[in-house]
Amino acid sequence: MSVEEGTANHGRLLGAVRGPQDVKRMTAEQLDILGAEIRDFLIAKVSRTGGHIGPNLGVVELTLAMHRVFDSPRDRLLFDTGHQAYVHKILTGRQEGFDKLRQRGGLSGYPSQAESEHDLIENSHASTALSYADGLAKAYALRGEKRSVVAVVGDGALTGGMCWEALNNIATAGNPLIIVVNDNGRSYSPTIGGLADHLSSLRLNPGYEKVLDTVKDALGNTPFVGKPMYEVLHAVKKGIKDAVAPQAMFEDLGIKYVGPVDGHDVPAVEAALRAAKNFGGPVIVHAVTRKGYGYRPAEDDEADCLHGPGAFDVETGQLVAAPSVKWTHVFANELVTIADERPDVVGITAAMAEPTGIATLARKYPERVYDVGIAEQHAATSAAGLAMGGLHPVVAVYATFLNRAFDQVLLDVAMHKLPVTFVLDRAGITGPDGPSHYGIWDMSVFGVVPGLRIAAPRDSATLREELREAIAVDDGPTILRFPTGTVAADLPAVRRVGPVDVLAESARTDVLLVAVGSFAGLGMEVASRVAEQGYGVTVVDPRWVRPIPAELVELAAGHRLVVTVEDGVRVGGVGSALAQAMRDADVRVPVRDLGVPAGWHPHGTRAQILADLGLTAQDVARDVTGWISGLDAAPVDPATDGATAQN
Ligand SMILES: Cc1ncc(C[n+]2csc(CCOP(=O)(O)OP(=O)(O)O)c2C)c(N)n1
Repeated sequence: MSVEEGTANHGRLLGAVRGPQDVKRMTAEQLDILGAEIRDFLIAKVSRTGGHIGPNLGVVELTLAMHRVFDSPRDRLLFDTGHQAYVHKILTGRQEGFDKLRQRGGLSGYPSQAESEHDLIENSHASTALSYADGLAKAYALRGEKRSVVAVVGDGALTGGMCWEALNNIATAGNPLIIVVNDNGRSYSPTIGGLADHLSSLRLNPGYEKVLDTVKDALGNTPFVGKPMYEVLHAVKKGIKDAVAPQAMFEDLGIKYVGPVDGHDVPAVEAALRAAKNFGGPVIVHAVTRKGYGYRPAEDDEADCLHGPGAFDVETGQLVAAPSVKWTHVFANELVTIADERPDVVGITAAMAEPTGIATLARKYPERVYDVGIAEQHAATSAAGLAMGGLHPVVAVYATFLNRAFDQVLLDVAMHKLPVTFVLDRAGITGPDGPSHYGIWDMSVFGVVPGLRIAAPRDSATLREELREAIAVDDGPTILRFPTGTVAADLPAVRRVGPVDVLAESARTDVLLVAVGSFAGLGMEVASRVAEQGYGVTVVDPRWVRPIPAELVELAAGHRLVVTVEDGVRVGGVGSALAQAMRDADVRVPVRDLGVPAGWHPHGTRAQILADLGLTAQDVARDVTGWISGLDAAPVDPATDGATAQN
């Protein structure tokens, strides 16, 4: 079907788009229709799979304009963070893939080179696109290639320090490069900080008055939205008292500024992009958009404009999954209880107050919570300052994002022996967000930090307990790490040896199975399967995995084989650290360490990925049985539980 035929049938215009060239040929009227079809498509598909619906509804027109003005893939379109690239995927031949968005074997939720030549940056960590753009523009200049480089960056991502390091360099280099600031005033929640205020103040300039009018008109013609959006923008505008000279910030840096433009007006964005393209140096195009635009439940969602929900009901925007008690909730509630008792406890979030649970503390003690923006490095060192000032900061971030702040944790916090607790949510294999969102590096990376203690709770009781223990530490940093999803049922210990919980034991001490954190349940199942083969397994949860507890080494010495299983990379993981501690103590029991192999693991559900990696009870039991039987043990009759067969 051609684009022309598609005009006759509004529902079919999108179906005719096979690549950016089809969008280039469209009339303004067709583009309007296409925009509406894309929204319907996104809502229909993402409501079934879950995903970043709010951000993508906000960039429909922006992305259309980009693909009309530039020639991807020759011109490079870069999406900071990459969660807002669905429309780009739709326009670059990947509509069919949306049925399996973020599912195993299906489309990634982020740009992916394996999917398309139109994708470049796969990293889903924020605030990197301007640096990639700087490098690309330099490379094309040196190689004499005439290609445009366009980076889309949100006002949220602009709170990340890397953006400012990049801007500094981009301005100095002076290469042609276009930075589209997608300013919707929000990260998850409203973007905080001086920059956000400044962007708001830009809205005070006369040009912005025109944008407001245009947005008002456009909204009047759009079925789902209307007055409320105009009022919100207008309220923002009126709320800012201390206007600074519009554009000054960027132009002082030496970067041309175009805007603000109504980011939902394709011709307006196109005109700005064409001007920027022809300028021949670095240009910022400031586009004002609305997160969740055109879909009432997203626009009205005060928490995060449906930033990245699971599957949801199209009519209401409500999640389909039944609510359950998550690890995050247990942490959030216990933190408030501790904060009630300890006025020195304060919280820090890097633009993720709700997803990390810090918002619960903020609701009770707003003056004791700091949202620092998407600035994990700053969060760590600011926490160091808070600790130096006599407080105990709790920095709540997703495990994958603390990687950024390694040097800050190492030197700014640990070297100064400061009591800062880092709470790492979404640790381990997380699932649909794929490789860059897996929280599998923390135990290895931060395991090398002297004086840093790491706890991995197995259930809600140990989460609460270990959080208290962590916050009680006053001579150095602590990390508490737990996975995503519904918290595991409480698994009481048989006894405790030092910090180590013994979860199961038998008369026969063949195998010490060290089950780290959330793998405790798996450890119990493995033990009963291996017991069926006649071997005795002691299952322990070390609770504190760094430094390796001396008691764990002593327990290891009393067994014939040690097997560790952890939800993190094997390289430098708990298993390898335990083996080292055992060597140091001259304990010569063999150790087998199970965990996540080095590599980039694709997206899927957590269960699917763990199964792919052989981290199921069945697989681990088979491994353990094979290893222990290989040690030449004579299996015994399970009926006697090996009581007389000790050797
Ligand atoms: C380093 C890092 N920290 C946190 C996040 C989690 N995160 C994903 S999107 C987002 C908000 C981004 O806001 P913005 O750039 O304005 O884009 P929008 O979603 O509003 O379009 C955050 C905090 C991340 N991706 N990377």
